Amino acid sequence: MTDTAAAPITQRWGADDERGALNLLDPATVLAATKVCTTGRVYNLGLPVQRNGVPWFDYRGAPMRLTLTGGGEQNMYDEYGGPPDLGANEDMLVIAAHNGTHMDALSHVYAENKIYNGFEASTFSARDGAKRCGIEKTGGFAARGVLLDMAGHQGVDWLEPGTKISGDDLEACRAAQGVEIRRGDVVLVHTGWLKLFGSLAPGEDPPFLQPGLGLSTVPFLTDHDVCAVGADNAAIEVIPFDDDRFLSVHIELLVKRGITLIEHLVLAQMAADHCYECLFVAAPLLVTGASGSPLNPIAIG
Ligand code: UVW
Repeated sequence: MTDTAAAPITQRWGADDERGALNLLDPATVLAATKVCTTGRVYNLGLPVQRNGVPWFDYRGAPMRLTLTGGGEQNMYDEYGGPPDLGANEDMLVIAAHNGTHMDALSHVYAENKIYNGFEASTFSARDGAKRCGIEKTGGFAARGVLLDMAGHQGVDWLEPGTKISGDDLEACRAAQGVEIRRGDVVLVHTGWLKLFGSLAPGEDPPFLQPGLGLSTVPFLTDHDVCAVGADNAAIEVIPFDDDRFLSVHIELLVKRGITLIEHLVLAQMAADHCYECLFVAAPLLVTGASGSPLNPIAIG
């Protein structure tokens, strides 16, 4: 079992690095990723941003779309000299960075008071956010994506809440799907969690436990030298947390190795289409100092 120390195993990309495993995506790797598409089908992997019917945590709050101007504001544009029947509808969006479909910055989690690459947790402050490893440093990326349909592999709509996926499970799924995982890939894990969520009666609380990755997936993912990991659940990792340690998989992947995590991905359609290989493009909002960003990643099959 890996230890709990938060210091990086090595400062693989140098003491000043703030991009982590996305450094694997050199132009040759990205160019190779653009050549894997076979169907041209485009998958929007983001959840709709709305108050109902999507998972969000109480302390983060529901997303808000507030209307700034609309057709009801008749005189709004008088000063621009346009006719009264011409205007613009505009919104303001208030969205927690870690609800819905989102990408974690490398400053998101700290352990033993360090974030990725050994930077102090105190470099993240209420006033300025992340001085180190904000989401603007991670930036957008394009990579080859590999979907591992764990629910499909086990012949179920969803893995039961609390199911711990092991490295051997990922390997068995990979082999059954006949897909290889290459250096610099993003691995996407379909547990069926969002389908379970969608099966709840209105107002019914989702289970606290979730299916997800256990600690034994860490050697599997690092041996394959992946650049990022995504899943359809809330935290990538299994809840209850493996080894009985809060965020134990986040610590191993995000904090120690700089492997960014993408949560609440909508993967069901790719799974239904047996689309196991794609060009994956993620473009977080470049919010300076943010711990993460809402995201609508695109996969092209
Ligand atoms: C936590 O798990 C704390 O957040 P996220 O799901 O955004 O990684």
